[in-house]
Parts: sequence; structure tokens; C-alpha cells
Amino acid sequence: MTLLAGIHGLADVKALPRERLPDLCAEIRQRLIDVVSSTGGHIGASLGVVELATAIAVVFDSPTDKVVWDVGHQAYTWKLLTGRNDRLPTLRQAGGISGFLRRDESPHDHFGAGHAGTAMSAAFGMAVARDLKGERHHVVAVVGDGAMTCGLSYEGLNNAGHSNRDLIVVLNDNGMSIAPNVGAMSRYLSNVAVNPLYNRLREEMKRLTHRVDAMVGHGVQDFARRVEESLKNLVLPGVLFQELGLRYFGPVDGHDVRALVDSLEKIRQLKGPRLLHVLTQKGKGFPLEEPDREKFHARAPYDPATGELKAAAGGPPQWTKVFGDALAQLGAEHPELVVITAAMPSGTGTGVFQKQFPDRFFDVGIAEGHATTFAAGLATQGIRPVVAIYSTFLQRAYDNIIHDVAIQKLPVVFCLDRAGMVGDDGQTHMGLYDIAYMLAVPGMTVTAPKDAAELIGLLKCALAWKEGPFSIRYPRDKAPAVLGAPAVLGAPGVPPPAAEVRAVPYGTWEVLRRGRDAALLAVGAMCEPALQAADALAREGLEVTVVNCRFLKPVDRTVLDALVRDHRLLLTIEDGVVTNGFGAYLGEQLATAAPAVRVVAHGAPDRTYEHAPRAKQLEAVGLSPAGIAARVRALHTEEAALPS
Ligand SMILES: Cc1ncc(C[n+]2csc(CCOP(=O)(O)OP(=O)(O)O)c2C)c(N)n1
Repeated sequence: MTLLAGIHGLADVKALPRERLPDLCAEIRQRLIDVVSSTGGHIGASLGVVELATAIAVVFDSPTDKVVWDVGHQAYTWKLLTGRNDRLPTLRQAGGISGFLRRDESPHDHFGAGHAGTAMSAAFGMAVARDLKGERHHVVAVVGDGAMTCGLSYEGLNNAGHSNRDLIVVLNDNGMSIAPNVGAMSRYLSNVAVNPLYNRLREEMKRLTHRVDAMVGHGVQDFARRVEESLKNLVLPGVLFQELGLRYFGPVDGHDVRALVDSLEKIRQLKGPRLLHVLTQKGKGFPLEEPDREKFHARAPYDPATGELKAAAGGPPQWTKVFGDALAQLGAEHPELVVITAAMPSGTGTGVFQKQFPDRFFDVGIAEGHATTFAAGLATQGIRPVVAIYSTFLQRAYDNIIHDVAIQKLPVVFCLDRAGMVGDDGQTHMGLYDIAYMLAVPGMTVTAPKDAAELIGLLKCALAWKEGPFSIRYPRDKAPAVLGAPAVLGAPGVPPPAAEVRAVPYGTWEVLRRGRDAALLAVGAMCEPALQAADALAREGLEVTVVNCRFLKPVDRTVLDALVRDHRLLLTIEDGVVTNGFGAYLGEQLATAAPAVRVVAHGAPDRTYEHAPRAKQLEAVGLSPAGIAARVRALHTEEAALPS
């Protein structure tokens, strides 16, 4: 029997002889590689902390002790050791366990996450709660070096550091965010990790202090300690954390599980805020070669023997790729254009621009708020920043969008990838809120393209627009090249080159199909299922108008006025929450302007959404062609029953 087969919970891990821990880790590593080869997921991050998670499982007593994993994407070993090994093959699958940690999934998931930088604050909250309640247990925050680029991590550290409360921070330093980590903190940590002088000096000082201790006694001992402290402050690692009020330990080898257990056991005995700096290698043991480290942070299903991706389904390219390629093409035409990403060059497709224009590309770390205000600063000086951030992560920057960009009417272009239902990352990553949050920003132009060509056309329009901020949203999906007219530009499925696409005229909608029974006002990627729904309804004798509402704000008054003249029922189709969404926005405008017209918002109801393929998530809320047709049918029947 393998060791892993005997692990059903933390008690089994603790019962294992220490010398067997390396073998257990080897089995865990293989298990993760095998399972994630078919589910896909954050394999690189998780492989990096196999030993760390195992050591934490041995040393601390969860659920009494609280362990808070930042992001939670690296916690597959934690899941496996806390009784979820059997369910691991359901990872990220509909109805299966989440790819992140969730309080409703296990009592060992002490804090749910998905976004980076929350662990320090949450763990400090738990430590304070413990003290308020007079309890005695440990609180451990495991934070990556990438998360140390988040302002939020420092807000937590600043608050916790001088509190004297008992809190253990484990800094999991692998030199990587998703891409290689950036910034001053990253450089500081790598200096600490690689500078042999630091480590030698520290050892020397320890030896010296002990010798003086033995020879002379306490007065000199205190003096020597003070000398050691001052020297430490000059050259030793961790001085930054010490100044912030945390006792620093490390750096230690994060792949030596027995040494990790020893270090954690010692640190557990101490009091006050303390930090253990652990050096790990992202993706350790993954069968791919070293240069691919960024690519296996998270990975689609792959061959477990070679690590190579399984052949992807054909069809049109992803919206991300269309955006990234177009941006790089537009970069040549617009020397004033710069691109900003918050730690996601490949995820946002902006890596193409980065390669071509490295001096005009800025990866600012996991710092969406800073990215936005940084862009605002650039814009005050006549530079044209394009800020490419996922819809879900831009939530972090809401105040910066309003306070720094919108109020000052600065022409910053926001490109929101992963807008709408996001698929198997699940509830923490849903891009369902950006329509609501962007519509409320004063002076913000809010747009969504129906196809790849229109994404390029909107980008061109955005770059020509100097009156204020401009946002473009698109989903995590394949982008139809040119909806409804594949033969006009390029081959079907292949988006046209940027040079061949004209800017979309500002503030205009496009009527895609005319009918009289109802009008579907579709947003972005919802144009395609709306057209398919219209086809199906036409076969039943219901004729509906379909409008591509590529500008959600400002609305196209001319088209809207014509629509309310000719229709009694307007139905917005939006891949976002209906609460304060596009339908609500239109409804509010038409309530007095056209009180006889009924406006219905068809989108995602106000609740959380579980991980599942995007198509299934859309279907579940009626945003498939069949779901849209069913809603129109039902509403039309209701309307027909009303007196005319
Ligand atoms: C607010 C926010 N922005 C971006 C991301 C996307 N993201 C997920 S993991 C990650 C890198 C985290 O790096 P680190 O904390 O060092 O952990 P590692 O993956 O290296 O273990 C990023 C940028 C996120 N989860 N949250």
C-alpha cells in the first residue's frame, strides 16, 4: 500500500514517522501531476508547496489552529491531506471540489479566497478574534512573494507587525508571480535568498555570541546581542520585516520537509508576530523543462508524462489573443500608447505587446489599484495608457477608477478580459459585476464587442477618444471573427488584421435583425446567442429585432428612440448581474421617456455562481440561445394577455 492511501486526514499525516515524510511528498507530487493532467488547474503553484503544506499539516493542529493560504490556488496538497484525496479528481469540475479554498468545503479551509493579498489581513483578524475570545491557538498565514506586490499585504503587515499578537507568517518565495515576479520587494527577497554573505555573516555572529557567552557571562552577552542586532540591521536578511515588527527567520529550503517541520516547530514555540522565509521552486517535479515555468502556473489538461498540453479544440482564437495581437499591431501606429498589466502579461494577452515594445509595457505586480492610478498619472502627461486587467480583479481598483481617472476625465482605456461567466475558476473569479460597476462611473464610456473585428474597432475608437475613460469588456471564450458575415473580412474564424478594421463610430448601436414582436438588446458576446434565438423564434412565427448594443454607455439615442416607437417589449441580454446592469440602466431611462414600453433585464440573477464550464454556466441562467428564446416566448405570451 502506498503511504498516501493511508492518509485520510491530518491525524494520519501526524502519525507518520518523520523519516517517511519525503516519501509521502513524492507520492503527493505524483498524485497532483496525474490528477491535474485531466482536470487542469494551478499545478505549478501547488507543486511548489508540497513539502510546505505537509510540514504545516504535521506541526499545526487544524482546525483548532487556523491556516490561511493566500489566493488558495496553491493548496491542492492541503486539500489532499485534509481528507479530500478521494475527491481530488473532481477538482474544478461541475459539482466537484473547488480549485481554491472555501469555508463551505472543509473545516480546514479557514478563509476562502481566489484573489491575492488577503491572507495577512484575514489571519490578523483571526488572531485578534482569538485574543478577544480568550482562546489559545495558532494562526498561520501562507503568503507568496507575488502577493507581496499587493498593497493589501502591507496594510495587513503594518497593522499586525507592532501589535505583539501571536501570528505566524510563512513567506513562500519562489521568485514567481504568474510571470517572473517584479518590483523592489522581489529584488530584495532574491538578494536575501542568494547573497551568501548574509548567511555567512549570520552564522559567524551566532558563533561569536555563543563563544563570548561561554567565556564571560551575561553582561557581555547582552552587549554582544546588541551588537548582533545592529549588525543584523545593517546587513542581515529580513531587516525589512523586522522593522515592520515581525521576527524574521530564514531563508530555509522549502523542499526539505523534515527541516521545514523542525523550523516550524521552533517558531511555533515563540510569541508575537514572526515570519518564516521559505524558498521554493514553482512547479517542482513537473515534467516540463525549466523555461516553461510561467506556463504551468495554471495549466489546461496535459500529458502527465511529458507535461505537454493535450491538443486543444480547433475553431476561432480566444478573445484574449485577438486583443493581444491587435494591441501589438496598434502599438506601431500609436507611439503614445503604453500598456499596463497587474501581474498577468500572458493571461491578458499583452505579452505580445511586451515583446514588441518592452519600454512601453509595464507589469506593476498584483496591484490593480496602483495600475489604475499609475495610468492616470501617465494620462495627465499625454501618454495613452491601456490598462488590461480581468473584470474580477479590476474590482480592487474601483476607487482609483472613480477618484483618479473619471473625476479628472482622463483618457485611460480599460480592457476587461474574463468579463461574464468565467468557467472553472468559479465564484471568486466571476466577471459578472463590471457592467454594474462601470455604468455607475461618471463619464465612463462602457462598451462590449460582438466579435473579434468589433473588438479591434472599439480599441481604435477608444484610442481616438480623448474626453475621458473608456472600457471594453470581453469574455473568456472563443471570439467569432466577424459575426453574421464571415466572408466579408478574412477567412471564417480568422480575425481581420487591425489595419483593415475601421474604428467603431462612437456611441452607436447596430441593428442586426428586424422584427416587431420584441427587441433583444444584446451586449457583446451575447449578440451571437441572441441572433440564434431570433432564428429559432422566427421558425415559430415570432419576429424579434436584435440590436448590438456595443455601447452600453452612452446609449445610441437614435436607435433607442426608434426601438421604443416600434416595440412594446425590450429585453436586454447581458452576461452580467441584472442588479444595476444594462437592463436596469435602460429601464431607469425609459421609465419616464417611454412608460408604455416594458424593459426586462435577462442576465445573471443576484447570487454566487459555482465552477463549471462557461457554456454550462450561461445555460443555467438562460443565456444560451434556447434560454433566450424561452424567455422571449414566455414574455410574449404574458404581453399578449395584456389589453392593448
Ligand atoms: C487581485 C488578484 N490579481 C491577480 C490575481 C491572479 N493571480 C493568481 S495567482 C497569482 C500569482 C501569485 O503569486 P504568489 O503569491 O507568489 O504565489 P505563487 O503562485 O507563486 O505560489 C496571480 C497574479 C489574483 N488571484 N488576484
